[in-house]
Amino acid sequence: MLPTRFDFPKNFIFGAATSSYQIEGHQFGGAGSTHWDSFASAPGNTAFGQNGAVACDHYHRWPEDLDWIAAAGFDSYRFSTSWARIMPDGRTLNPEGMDFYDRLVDGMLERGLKPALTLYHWELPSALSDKGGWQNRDTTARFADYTTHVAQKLGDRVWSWAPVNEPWCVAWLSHFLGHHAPGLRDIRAAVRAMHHITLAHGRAVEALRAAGRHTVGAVCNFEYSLPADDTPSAAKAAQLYDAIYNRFFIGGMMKGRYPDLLMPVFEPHMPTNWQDDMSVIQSPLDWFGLNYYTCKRIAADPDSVWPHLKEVNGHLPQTEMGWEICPEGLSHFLIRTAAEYTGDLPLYVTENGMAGPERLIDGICDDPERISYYHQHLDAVRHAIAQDVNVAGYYAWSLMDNYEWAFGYEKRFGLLHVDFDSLQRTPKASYQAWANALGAQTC
Ligand code: IFM
Repeated sequence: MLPTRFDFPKNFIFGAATSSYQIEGHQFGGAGSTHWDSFASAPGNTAFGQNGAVACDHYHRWPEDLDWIAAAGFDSYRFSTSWARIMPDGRTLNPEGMDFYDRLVDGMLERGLKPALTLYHWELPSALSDKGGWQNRDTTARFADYTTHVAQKLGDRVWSWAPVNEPWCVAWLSHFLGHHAPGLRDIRAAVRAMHHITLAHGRAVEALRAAGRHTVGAVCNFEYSLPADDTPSAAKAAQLYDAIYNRFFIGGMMKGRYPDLLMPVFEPHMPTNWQDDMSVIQSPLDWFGLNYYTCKRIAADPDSVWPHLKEVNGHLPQTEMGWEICPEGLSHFLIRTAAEYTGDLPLYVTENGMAGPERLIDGICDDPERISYYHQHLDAVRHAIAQDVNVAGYYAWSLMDNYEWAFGYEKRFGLLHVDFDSLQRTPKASYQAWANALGAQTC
């Protein structure tokens, strides 16, 4: 059993979330090549070389998928538009691509779902990647232009707007750790990408305002950074991890300032006159979104490359991603975000969920671990609300099993099981638990 709607404030929004490249099937509808297609084409970058060419075939099956969301009783659907579908070369409109989202948004409204749109969930058009991608300042101008087109076409019907999903993943995970496209391991590339993706956020906010849009927010991801032991070096290491992961982007967006702790290393790599961008980056927002999954235990590792950190295994139960289940981190970030960055601005948990070990057996997919995960994290949200934090909604990640990036199709986060041969969707026990919690009449 999950806590029910009635355990949350009136008008609290419950939603399910996905992203374009992870579910749509990128080979359909005239979409352009993206840096994820090229990244996945190099053996070893993704599990079994898998990519998002077909994914869940949501491009053709979206009516069924929206039916599932509505039937569970969710209020809102958080989805993303694919830049490379709407503008295959990052610049030129593909009407077929825009029409897809036009139909999709209408489909949400027909089912009583509030469309929560994210403009960038990682599939950068290859033509822009060829010119340096997020290392190139011009990409931020192209992104603002794309934003304007989407706002003009869909703006009359979209309920909320987020420019970028998880800037840490776009920049650090992809340009310093090399785990995501474009797969670089370079401090200068990473620092420039960090600043440019934050600037892209600000420029998109400006473009949305110019197009008359309200309910504009941001979505950052957070990992609860815990010292691996009680030594001063572990405390310092955890603080550094926290600054890179959890404070850089929100600091820029909400305070117009990056963490002082990072600047001695970052400053030489920042683009010229970066300080002049901070007022755009700090454009006022209507809400702030937090994606939260896990904690990390951090220790100093002087022999490794800067930031000289390593992750140490913890003692809590882990998900199939090897991520510890640590709901107190979600309360921590909701409380800290309100206290230090956002004040009374509405906060949304824009992603939360787990990859589980469940299997489909005789048409039944039982996932008690996921129900327990959601339960614990919903309680963590309630704890923050009890501390007077203005939490306005929660989105489960994810509606359905999908392309988990470098992990391919092996890691399953869905409320719906997807058979990646037949593409059939089957509700898991967690889907039914959500339907019960939200008061929907399903099976
Ligand atoms: O699947 C991803 C999603 O694309 C971004 N947030 C984290 C999820 C789980 O790893």
